Amino acid sequence: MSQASRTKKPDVKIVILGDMNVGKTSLLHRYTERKFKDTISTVGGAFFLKQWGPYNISIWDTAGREQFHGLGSMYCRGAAAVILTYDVTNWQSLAELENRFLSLTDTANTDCIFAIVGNKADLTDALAQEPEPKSERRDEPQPVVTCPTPPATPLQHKQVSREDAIALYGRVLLYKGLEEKACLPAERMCFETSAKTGYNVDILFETLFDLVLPSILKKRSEGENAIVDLEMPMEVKKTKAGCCAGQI
Ligand SMILES: Nc1nc2c(ncn2[C@@H]2O[C@H](COP(=O)(O)OP(=O)(O)O)[C@@H](O)[C@H]2O)c(=O)[nH]1
Ligand SMILES: [Mg+2]
Repeated sequence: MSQASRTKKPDVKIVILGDMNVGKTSLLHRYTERKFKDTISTVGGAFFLKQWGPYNISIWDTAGREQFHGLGSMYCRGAAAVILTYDVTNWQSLAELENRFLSLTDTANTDCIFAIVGNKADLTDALAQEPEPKSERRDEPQPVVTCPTPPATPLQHKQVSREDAIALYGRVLLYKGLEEKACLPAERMCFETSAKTGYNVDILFETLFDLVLPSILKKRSEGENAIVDLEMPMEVKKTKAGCCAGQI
């Protein structure tokens, strides 16, 4: 297999789920483009491929189908992690995760990891209104900041507390038939983010990237994604190579 085709093949799948307008596309856009736009169209059906160390991670957005056509069982199929997203200013958006979206995760991997994400935290928390700190490269001079810090926007009522999200996490594990003690703790897997300012966005995605790595290694050791290794005996090379196209 050529190096080029290897770099394009996703090793693992992460999906973003949640009601229309909670900011799913904005979160992905913020992470990938480091930008926020007030109006952003959810482009058709695409997933974003992120190289993380030697691995390729695909991150799936709903492409607006949560609004118009609903999401089929294919959307979460084979997912190693699911980001259940709500809007902290909208109680109903949290309820919808349980009512409409959780059942879609039945087709995800059995060891799928769940993150509960309350977006638009900039609307309710002063801390989340601060601009995202620039990533610091010590070998480059830092630009002089010329624009003044914009005045803080008045805060809105937070309809969903962190405790509500933590309680939902517990119910997700229950739905999945998982033992809470054996799973990642809710404190670690519930995030409040702002796609607008970047608050907690990198940490959300990168925590998940690290957490899905064992799933990649497991898949590889099971041979689903076998890569021809000239130093390995022939029996290993023959395992289900080539079936990965159906995984996404
Ligand atoms: N204040 C604020 N607005 C946001 C944030 N994320 C998204 N929005 C806005 O919410 C609306 C819906 O965002 P979008 O990403 O299209 O949501 P999606 O339907 O879940 O993909 C847009 O007007 C965004 O500008 C955020 O973190 N803070
Ligand atoms: Mg969208």
